[in-house]
Amino acid sequence: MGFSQTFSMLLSRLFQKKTLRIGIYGPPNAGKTTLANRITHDWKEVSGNDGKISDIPHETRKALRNENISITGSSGNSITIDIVDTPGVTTKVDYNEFLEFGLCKEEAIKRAREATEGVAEAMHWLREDIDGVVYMMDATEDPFIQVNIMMVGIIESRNLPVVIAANKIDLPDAAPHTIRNAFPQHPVIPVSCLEGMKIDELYDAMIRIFR
Ligand SMILES: Nc1nc2c(ncn2[C@@H]2O[C@H](COP(=O)(O)OP(=O)(O)OP(=O)(O)O)[C@@H](O)[C@H]2O)c(=O)[nH]1
Ligand SMILES: [Mg+2]
Repeated sequence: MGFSQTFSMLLSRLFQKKTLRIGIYGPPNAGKTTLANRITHDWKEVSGNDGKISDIPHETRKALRNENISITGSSGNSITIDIVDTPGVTTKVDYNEFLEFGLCKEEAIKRAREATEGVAEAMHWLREDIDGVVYMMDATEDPFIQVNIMMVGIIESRNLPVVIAANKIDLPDAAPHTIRNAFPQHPVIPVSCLEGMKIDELYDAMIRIFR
């Protein structure tokens, strides 16, 4: 390899943008996997690794990563990210909760065990490997739950950039302003990840905050 080739390779390495690792965190059922799937569908030419979505909490019990996704915003700026869909974080996992969804006791106990491991794994990634967070809340639920306060506190203590998504604004009882009032120190973007409502505003905020 000639000098000029080596030099240009070195230059391109130097100026190559780092891929940011963005974690989607939040309580179970908030819509994290729905968002992760939407991002990969919107921005990846080859369709990504789709996560499973369901009404039963703790559907995601292992972090799922989709790599090298370039997102371009309305300003023309862009970011390249790996998106990590994480298991919903709760302070308590009770298998009885799953029985109501029609799971048998054995399945429910297995799900509870996996969910607990999933929470530990999500917390591990947050400590080790995450450059920014999309914190996902269901705007039809009370934002002042222990998990939200604790997680936002941990994210702040690690100085990680964060965008809060106030999801499910397609539902009539969604109240994204209560999330805004609860966390005035962070950008809160009302969205519907299911319907795609205001999703471009979320992409713009991610570019603004993570870039
Ligand atoms: N109405 C409405 N429902 C949504 C929206 N986003 C997600 N959902 C529904 O909420 C439920 C949970 O969605 P998931 O994407 O599996 O939620 P999750 O946060 O990944 O859940 P866990 O993996 O259990 O932590 C599913 O029934 C989704 O269809 C939304 O914007 N509006
Ligand atoms: Mg999920």
